[in-house]
Amino acid sequence: ALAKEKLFNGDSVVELREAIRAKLVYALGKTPESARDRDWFAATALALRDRVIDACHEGTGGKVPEKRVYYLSLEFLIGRLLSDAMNNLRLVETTKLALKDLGVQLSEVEEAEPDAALGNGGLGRLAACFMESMASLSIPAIGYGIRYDHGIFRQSMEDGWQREAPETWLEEGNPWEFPRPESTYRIGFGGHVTMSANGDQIRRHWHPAETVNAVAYDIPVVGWRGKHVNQLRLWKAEADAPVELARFNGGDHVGAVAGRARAESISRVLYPSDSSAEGQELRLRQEYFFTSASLQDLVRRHLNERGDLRSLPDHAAIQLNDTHPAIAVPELMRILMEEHDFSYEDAWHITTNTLGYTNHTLLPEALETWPVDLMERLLPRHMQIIYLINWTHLEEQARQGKSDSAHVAAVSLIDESHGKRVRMGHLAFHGSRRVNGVSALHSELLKTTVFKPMHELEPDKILNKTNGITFRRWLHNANPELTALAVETVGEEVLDDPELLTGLADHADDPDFRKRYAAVRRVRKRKLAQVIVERTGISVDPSALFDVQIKRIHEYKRQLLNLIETVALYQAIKEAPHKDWTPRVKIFGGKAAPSYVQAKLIIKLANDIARTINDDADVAGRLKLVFLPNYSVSLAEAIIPAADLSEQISTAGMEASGTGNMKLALNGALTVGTLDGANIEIRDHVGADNIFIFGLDAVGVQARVGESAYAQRAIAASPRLAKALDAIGSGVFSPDERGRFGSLVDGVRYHDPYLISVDFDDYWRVQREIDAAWKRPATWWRAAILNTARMAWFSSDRSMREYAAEIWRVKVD
Ligand code: DL6
Repeated sequence: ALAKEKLFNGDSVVELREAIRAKLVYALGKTPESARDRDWFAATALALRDRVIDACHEGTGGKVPEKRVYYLSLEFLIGRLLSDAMNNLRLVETTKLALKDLGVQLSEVEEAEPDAALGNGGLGRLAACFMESMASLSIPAIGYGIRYDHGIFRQSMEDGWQREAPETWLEEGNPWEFPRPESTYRIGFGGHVTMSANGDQIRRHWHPAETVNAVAYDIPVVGWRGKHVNQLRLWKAEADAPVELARFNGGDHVGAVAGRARAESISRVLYPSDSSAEGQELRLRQEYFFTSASLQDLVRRHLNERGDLRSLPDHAAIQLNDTHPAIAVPELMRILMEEHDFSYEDAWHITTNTLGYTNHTLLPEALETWPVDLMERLLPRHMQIIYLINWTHLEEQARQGKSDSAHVAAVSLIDESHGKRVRMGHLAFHGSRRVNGVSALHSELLKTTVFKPMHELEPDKILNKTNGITFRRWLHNANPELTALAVETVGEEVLDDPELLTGLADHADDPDFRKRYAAVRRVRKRKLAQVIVERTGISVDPSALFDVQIKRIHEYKRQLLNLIETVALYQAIKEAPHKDWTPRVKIFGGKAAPSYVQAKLIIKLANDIARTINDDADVAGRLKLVFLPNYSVSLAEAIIPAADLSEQISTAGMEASGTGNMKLALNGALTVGTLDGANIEIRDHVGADNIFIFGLDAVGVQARVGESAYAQRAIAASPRLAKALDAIGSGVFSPDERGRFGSLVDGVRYHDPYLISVDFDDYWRVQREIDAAWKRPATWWRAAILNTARMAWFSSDRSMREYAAEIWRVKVD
């Protein structure tokens, strides 16, 4: 491996060793004797960063690209960067040996890197995968986001309850980033708008009451084989004046820095919620702050390179990652009209030919709307522009004879049904050239539900772009053993072309190959078992079926269905302990939004069930439950290669796509899932025989929720479900507080909007089918191999190629 790396980049172990030592001594001021793992990590990152920059300069050759993609996202869940950088530069072995020479272990150094957890879940991780793929495909791109001081909170368990603590990834600095104080922009808030006349042209001027500075920090994103490097540009909020000297000198030492604290609060913390809109002023400030800074930056770059904003759509594609940056629509209009004298029509043409919008959720509670009065107070000029856009939009409807009040109410950018609120989804839709959903089902549902009225106006606007994952991180880095097996079997080229994984299918019927594949899994399962015992004190048997549900805790994702099934299984084992049960370890991981009471109660239930069943001698060796605290990208990298079964059991129609489902299937876990999100496409690729599908589909769900008392009827028809619910509701798992889970159980019994009751029996059936399949190793491992072999389509390289061709109109070599 080393010979190949050397051939590729000419770097040598000695050179890199000396570079790392020099960074340690001269950049960090440490000696090898006094250095901690964290110092070695920083020194290694700095040495590799130099090589990334070399690659960056070689790659671009100083040329201005024809067109750039600007990916605006409030979240980038990048995790650790060291292994990505080493792998993409083909320097893994070189780094390992260089560190070994210095008496340091690479694995310890890797562990010392904090996760850059600037995201909540799927949406943020997708943005990180897309950045890596764009760099690997040499698509010129800049990711724009916020440099939060604190990313997603650190989760710990206190007596089984989730506790949140701030996460401090920047505590010791970030060796990957370059501060760019020269790229600082002023972001205004509040104030008033004045008018002036120039001939018959009226111009408006915004006079913000308050300004905050957005300061750029760049993180290089290196693509595969170091051929191309892009930037992730994150904005930090800073006050204009760090201290108000007059106040300070007058003795008001606290008041003198209050403005600074207020300004800096904008980039202080990530809002820890995914599938619900936050609806708070600070959130709107964050959204405008990073959107405005990003647009000012890209407009300045465009003017420097091309001189005229009329050509912006030819050279820039701006993608809005959900509605969080939707304020880009009026902000770009404002910049064009107010700062560059464009007419409304010309500004609208430029805006709507430059922007694209990706929707990531249909959940009504996650669709952002902002009260008009808040917008008027915080962004008065933008509110005027939104009114103007809406007026023009509704006039066009009237011109087409569509002015009945129901139609107007449905397509208006302002929702007037309960107070006046700006519909950010409608705004993003109307202001974009293309709108996309993130799986085939989701994109169809966009057309028939939330965006039905808007879709009917512009039927060609909605496209589907099914999500993807970067295989470099989720297969090559996370599962080096399986990658080595793939390379040995189908050739080294599989690292460049995931389609070659299909070659593994030819070996699915070879018993020797199946053994080798299973052996790879065992290595990973043993490692995970070690992580589990270290973090929870629970010891698990690596030969048991590892059944994994890792994702945000949310009612629609139905961790509760899995837990109720666990209880039913526990009861069944206790009734017949001598039956030949398939040994299972149920592994859960995920964070609940701090204000999401029911989700936190589900975590407590998981821990209470674990406490009871893990200590019960009757089920010993057959069933265990583990809730792994502080789920993160790094923890996912440890769990996914060790998973045998992937739980993707959301209520059909509610999970936009999923990407964990793709990572797990790629690594050979078999999916148990509903026909929801990308599960449907996964089934189509891996084959219906190699996945376990159960439950209602989205049409069935819609039909059922229209019926009355469906939960009562389902429970009455299922003694097994009734018994499990009784046990949970009566306090079998919470003897210290018998009524603790009453609200969860009553939710299923009397309301059940997520149709747990309706899907339970089919879920139980398919789980027993899984038990039986596990006992036929030849069938199981054949199916696992076929999963790995057939997942190539889910590479984010494919997603990015599709975006490039059909949304951004950017050439990819
Ligand atoms: O598209 C990325 C990811 C999907 O895979 C998940 O299915 C979806 O739940 C998630 N959506 C969000 C919603 N946030 N907002 N708004 O995180 O997006």
